[in-house]
Amino acid sequence: VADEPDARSAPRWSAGAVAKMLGVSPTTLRTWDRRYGLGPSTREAGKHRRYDSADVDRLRRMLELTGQGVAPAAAAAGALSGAAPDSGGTRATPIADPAAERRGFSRAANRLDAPLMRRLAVALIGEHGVVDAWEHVFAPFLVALGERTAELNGGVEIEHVATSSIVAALRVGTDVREGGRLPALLACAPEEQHSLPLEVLAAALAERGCTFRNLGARVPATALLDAVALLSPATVVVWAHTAEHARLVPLPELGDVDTAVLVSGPGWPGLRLPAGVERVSSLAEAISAVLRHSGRSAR
Ligand code: B12
Repeated sequence: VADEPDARSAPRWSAGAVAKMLGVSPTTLRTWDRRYGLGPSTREAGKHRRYDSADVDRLRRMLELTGQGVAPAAAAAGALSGAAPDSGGTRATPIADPAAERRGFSRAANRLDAPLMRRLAVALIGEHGVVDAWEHVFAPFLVALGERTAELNGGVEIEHVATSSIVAALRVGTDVREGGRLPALLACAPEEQHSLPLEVLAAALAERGCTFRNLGARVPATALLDAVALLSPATVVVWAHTAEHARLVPLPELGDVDTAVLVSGPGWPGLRLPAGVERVSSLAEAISAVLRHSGRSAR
């Protein structure tokens, strides 16, 4: 069972899954393991090394500290000692026990209890903000769920119900006063069905008083170009989960308009991007790039 409490099924992630979850490259994870001892703390005989919740939380602290400009060696020492990093002044409180929140959410998901999932998600977002709720609870839950679905070849129904519950919660209270140039137009690549990350970005922008239009899943190339021409947004953010979908995005045509083009998602690394197109590799980077390009400060 994904993310369940008992020892048999306690959450354990592969290095690849952790890299995805945190938006860092597997090489960075290997380097931090080798240099600073920030790797998986347990080894299971005959198996690949797996990261547990505490290992992932340590890596998050490492990312938070390096993101604040702390040198890697000092950040690693802070992460290993468990010293609380300065959150940088966000108004929401940190999640006290993310593993317990993931377990609660995961149990509700396994029972397809959509009303409970939605209530849990609304509470998490309301108390801790979109970024923390996503990074500490929803994203790790989804990565574990995706691995389980692939392994067991079953569980797509849970993916659907969990996605719609999270989306419903993300959309609560996202009305932002309109005015001036539209800061962000969000769109999935043609044929791309993984629209949830853009819902997360939309809610995080709304939380910061920043307006957006979200075109959602499977946006044909011409539809995206038409929407950009109509709305003339400061930025357009295109999500692609695979290179196959990313290649269908009309990047050269988008380069001709006065809109900053940001691409995000696992589909882009490895593709050559036209000059001027910026790849963002985490939720935090996506938020700050939109705020920067639309003339707002990142905090
Ligand atoms: C929910 C889900 C679905 C839902 C999507 C619902 C929706 N409206 O979004 C449904 C059921 C529709 C679906 C369909 C499919 N899915 Co799916 N799905 C998932 C699942 C469980 C979560 C997706 C998600 O939201 N991920 C977001 C986060 C959790 O992961 P991430 O993208 O790696 O995010 C990190 C980084 O990208 C980084 N980041 C970098 N930049 C940015 C910017 C922003 C704004 C954000 C938020 C984050 C971010 O930070 C993130 C962590 O915060 C994943 C598992 C997974 N590991 O992702 C599989 C997964 C993505 N799906 C997969 C597959 C194969 C499919 C299908 C092809 C299945 C099928 N045979 O039909 C179809 C795809 C159809 C299509 N044409 O697109 C594979 C993809 C493998 C691959 N790379 O090719 C995965 C990885 C599952 C697996 N382990 O095999 N899926």
